[in-house]
Amino acid sequence: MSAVPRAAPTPLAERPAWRALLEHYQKIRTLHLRDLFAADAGRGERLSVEAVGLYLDYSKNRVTDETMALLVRLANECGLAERITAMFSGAKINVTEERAVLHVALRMPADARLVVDGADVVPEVQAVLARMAAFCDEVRSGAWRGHTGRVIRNVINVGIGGSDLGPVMAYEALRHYSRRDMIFRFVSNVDGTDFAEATRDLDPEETLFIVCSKTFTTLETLTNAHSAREWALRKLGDARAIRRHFVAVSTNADEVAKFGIDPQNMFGFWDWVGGRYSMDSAVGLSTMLAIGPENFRAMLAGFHAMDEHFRSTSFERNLPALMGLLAVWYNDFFGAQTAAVFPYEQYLKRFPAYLQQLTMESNGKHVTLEGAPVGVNTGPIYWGEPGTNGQHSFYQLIHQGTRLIPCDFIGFCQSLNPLGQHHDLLLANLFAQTEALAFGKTAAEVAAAGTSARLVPHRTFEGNRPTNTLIAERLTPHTLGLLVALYEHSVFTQGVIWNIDSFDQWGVELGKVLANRIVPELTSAADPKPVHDSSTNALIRRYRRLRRGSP
Ligand code: G6Q
Repeated sequence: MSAVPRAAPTPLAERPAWRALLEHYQKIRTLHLRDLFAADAGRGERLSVEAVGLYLDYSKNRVTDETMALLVRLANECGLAERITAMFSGAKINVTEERAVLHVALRMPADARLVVDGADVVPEVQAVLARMAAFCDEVRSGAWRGHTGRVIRNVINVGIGGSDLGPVMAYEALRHYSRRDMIFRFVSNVDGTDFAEATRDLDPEETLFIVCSKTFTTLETLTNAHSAREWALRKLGDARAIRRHFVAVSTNADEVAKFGIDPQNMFGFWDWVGGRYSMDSAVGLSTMLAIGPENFRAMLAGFHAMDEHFRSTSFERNLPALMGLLAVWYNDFFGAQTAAVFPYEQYLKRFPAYLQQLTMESNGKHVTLEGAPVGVNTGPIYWGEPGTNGQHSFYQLIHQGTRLIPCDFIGFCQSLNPLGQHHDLLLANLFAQTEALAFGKTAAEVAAAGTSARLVPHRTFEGNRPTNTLIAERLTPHTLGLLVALYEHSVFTQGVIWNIDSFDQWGVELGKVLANRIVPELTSAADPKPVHDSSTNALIRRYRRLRRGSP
């Protein structure tokens, strides 16, 4: 299917729903959550949605029924339904790269059908999954041996960006379900320390490298992969060892072969899978090795359940659409510059980092699909840490600072590691934080508690800080799939409203080119010509002077 033909649409700021929202914002911006809750005893239950095993309470947002109706109207005016259909049917909605955007195909059931450019992609996806499963079963069972006959005990994923953050996050998130007798590590940074620390205590005879790179040309990954090969061969000696210790995940078979990895040991994917949307493709090979094919399929089923929910549910009850629209509300009407996510679940400690890429690389764009300035602010800065750690550091600013920071709180009713009262304390903290952020503590309340007049302003909490609360029963592979797909589609919803290409990343491409120009200037024997600005020239000179020293 070809690119969606598009006439230049009405600029966002001129859309009737946008204007109505601007007017509405003036009316409600001073409304306090205290008053909204006081006026409506059922608000907490009413402004919540339960679907596919996730419960979203969005009642602690600075919205009324009218706000939500206007946001849904905005989604309709921006053609969200049509754009969802376009994505799910394989239209080339990534217009700047002329690509379909089909991560949803990666988790479709085996009997589904999705024809792109004349070919049904589902059997291809299933075939790769089957090969991955067979490989993982071999490694996990010990049938796959290293070059010297030893069982593989260590797996190192070498990749960066989308070829790293998803696998790291998923491994940490699903560690509970992983093989405890195997070691999984992830090397991404071109800083040699990353590689050195990841391998220092491992034996090459028991180590498998997954070189994970869509393009197989990425500087960091290729540099680390070459170091990995040297490290392995130093002990294994024989170049034939590579085929037992290196596999590749890539779309570029030629480069994989050039590197010396047997094409039999390559797991492919397709140009319609964006890096940051790829953790459920072959990029998830390390995840599958850790948790096993069955758990991996359960994760895919979670993704798919959320896909179906997003595709088929009215926006009023649609979890990703609601979260996306609320994000636009704070970003563009309240002028919030950042948004935070706080998982009250230690296993989700890398989830904020993963979301940073998903949200900021997708929606950090300044022009529309047609190349015109967007005219409003796009993607907020995303950040977060697992609860309760953040409470003892930066929550202060959220509670009493001068900026508005909408936050998502994520919690699970059951702990995977029940231990005394820990879990009740954890969840008590989550609920207490959202309550305090919404309702605060008035000066009168502070004074009534006997606080001296001098301290009353310091101990007053304005409240009215908006939060979403997401609750699920337990963190499982399925729940993780639900959660990731929820954010993927929330990001999509925001991108549709802003009319931007959420699936390209020209900013990343630029970085890939720039460093390559400077490398020879650092390493050449003769002093390079000063071709840069005076700051960069001086930094290069200093580095050249000092780089030869050793620790
Ligand atoms: C993701 C980006 C980017 C990419 C990395 C790695 O959406 O495109 O983060 O994943 O630059 O690229 P390779 O997988 O091609 O090495």
